[in-house]
Amino acid sequence: MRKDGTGAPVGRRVVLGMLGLGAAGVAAGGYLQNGLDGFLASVTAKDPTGLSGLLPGGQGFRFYSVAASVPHRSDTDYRLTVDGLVDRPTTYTLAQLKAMRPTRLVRDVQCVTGWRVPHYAFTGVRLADLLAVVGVRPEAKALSFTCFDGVYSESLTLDQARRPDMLIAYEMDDKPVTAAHGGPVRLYAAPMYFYKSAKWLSGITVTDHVQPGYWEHYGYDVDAWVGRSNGRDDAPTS
Ligand SMILES: Nc1nc2c(c(=O)[nH]1)N[C@H]1C(S)=C(S)[C@@H](COP(=O)(O)O)O[C@H]1N2
Ligand SMILES: [Mo]
Repeated sequence: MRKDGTGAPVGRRVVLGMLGLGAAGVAAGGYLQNGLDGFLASVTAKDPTGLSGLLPGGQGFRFYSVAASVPHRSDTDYRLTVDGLVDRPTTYTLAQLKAMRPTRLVRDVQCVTGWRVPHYAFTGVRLADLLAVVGVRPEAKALSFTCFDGVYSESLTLDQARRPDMLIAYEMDDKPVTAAHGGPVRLYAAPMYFYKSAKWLSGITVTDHVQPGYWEHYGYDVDAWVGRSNGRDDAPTS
């Protein structure tokens, strides 16, 4: 169900939201200053919308960021805070996440705007494993994700988060997640459109209700199942 209650299919409002990405593309100079990814800056300079900017060596991935610039987090200064309705609120280092049982998934990446990267590997910690360690309280119903870009957010229901194909990912294609892809750590919500896979993940708060994420305020479905959401309800359900 859509938050604004219009029931309108994804269309004009989302497209208008996407055009807002122009600001992010134009501001890619911030990346250059940060020394983060000069190639990325040059791509987005030729394409101010950023919408057709292919990531370097990205096998078809496109770069998305709703933030004008993103602070860099090294492997050693990275932290992931897990709090809210849990028994043991915990802040994890990357080393601690990597010490937990890893899960590797190979799936097709699907952006809601149409591009797709087939058969791509993500490795990380299952959200379910992390939730088991911190202990979820009985009244918990959902998770809110925050990002160190200071802007983006996402959500999952607790049932969705406990699926075995929901990861806190620190590797893509068996290599560390690059800064442009949301490293050191991003969410990987395999069965959902890629906007669910929040980059630059910094916080997970367990809540008693779903708080819709960034794009969901612009009309994307909160439940983002590939092929079954965002106006594609007539698509096959498997
Ligand atoms: N923090 C953050 N995460 C984000 C986004 C964003 O703008 N900011 N965009 C989302 C969208 S719409 C997509 S398609 C993917 C793109 O990931 P990529 O840049 O690694 O291709 O990231 C998702 N996660
Ligand atoms: Mo996307």
